[in-house]
Amino acid sequence: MYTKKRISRLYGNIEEKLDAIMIKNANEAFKDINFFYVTGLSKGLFEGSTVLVYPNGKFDMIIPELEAQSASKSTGNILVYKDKEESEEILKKSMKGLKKIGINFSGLSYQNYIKLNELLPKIKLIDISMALSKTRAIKDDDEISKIKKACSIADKVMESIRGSLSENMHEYEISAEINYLLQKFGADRPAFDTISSFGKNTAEPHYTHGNTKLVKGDFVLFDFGASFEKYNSDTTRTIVYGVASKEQKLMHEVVKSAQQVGFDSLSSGIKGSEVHEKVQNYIDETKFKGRFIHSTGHSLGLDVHDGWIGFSKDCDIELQENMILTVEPGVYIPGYGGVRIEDDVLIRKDCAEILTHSSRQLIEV
Ligand SMILES: [Mn+2]
Repeated sequence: MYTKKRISRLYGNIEEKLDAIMIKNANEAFKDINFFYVTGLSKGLFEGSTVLVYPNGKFDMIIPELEAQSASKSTGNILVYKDKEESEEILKKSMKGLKKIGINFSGLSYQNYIKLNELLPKIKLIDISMALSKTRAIKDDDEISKIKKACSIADKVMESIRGSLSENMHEYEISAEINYLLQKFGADRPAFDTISSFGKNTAEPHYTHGNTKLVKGDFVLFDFGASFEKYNSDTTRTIVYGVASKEQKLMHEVVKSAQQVGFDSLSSGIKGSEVHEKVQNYIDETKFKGRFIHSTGHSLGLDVHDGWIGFSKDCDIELQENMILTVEPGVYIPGYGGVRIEDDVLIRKDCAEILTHSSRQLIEV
């Protein structure tokens, strides 16, 4: 049911008249997540698999035998191949008589691109990567409920992880604990490489974790997400181990208020860049001017950075209902530390629904 609507919205976002859309996976590292978007599948690996999606909403999956059981959970037609030769034969046969097909140029490996041109020399390949991104930016009910579940799992972990901190423990021990709890509370896996940083490492936005030991007075930054049936959450909290200094309290207060400025500006119709500008301006009017060094947020979904829509200087796309994005201002002082607070929001007509709920106060543990 969802896939049919997704496919019809996707075709609606493509100007050219296409005979079919082809999403083609290579090996694990070069799989196209859109394969799962159009088929609605959430299990299975689907290396070397192809889905052909037709304008009437039907689709054929050309898959190796070992994926047949997983594929049967989808509403699509299944064509099983035993070897590479047979997969090419099936592809050629399915494409017979077609003139123009849509391809995700952002997700197709160059090797597959060359192979396609060899196999189907007469078919014109049209890039539909922007249309895919545009379609996926608006979430349907199934996607919203999966992201909400991913958010609630991350909330539970965020609320309990503070209790695991102890003096002299390493950053990697905390990230291991976070990853364990994510799966324990129902995630399929962590959404991305979990960030747990201490002290001055918190000034490095994408630091992940290392062997630094926790000492009293450190900022502690947690940035992680749950992946649930392929949909992701992404949330960040910064706390202090021990008693917070005046400067730490001020940094935290500025970031928390900046995030509130972001929340308050959200409604359908506002441009992504306008939200970022408001948050940036707020921080730049404080003593931390120039210390907010990234964009305010990004679209969230099957990918953690889900398409090109976000709260950034160069995004002039207007927000629409049922988009899901992050709001994550931060202030970073190299050699000292950083604060970031990140939540996930669902855009409604006149406001946004905040999907992550763990405490945003400066907690001292
Ligand atoms: Mn994020």
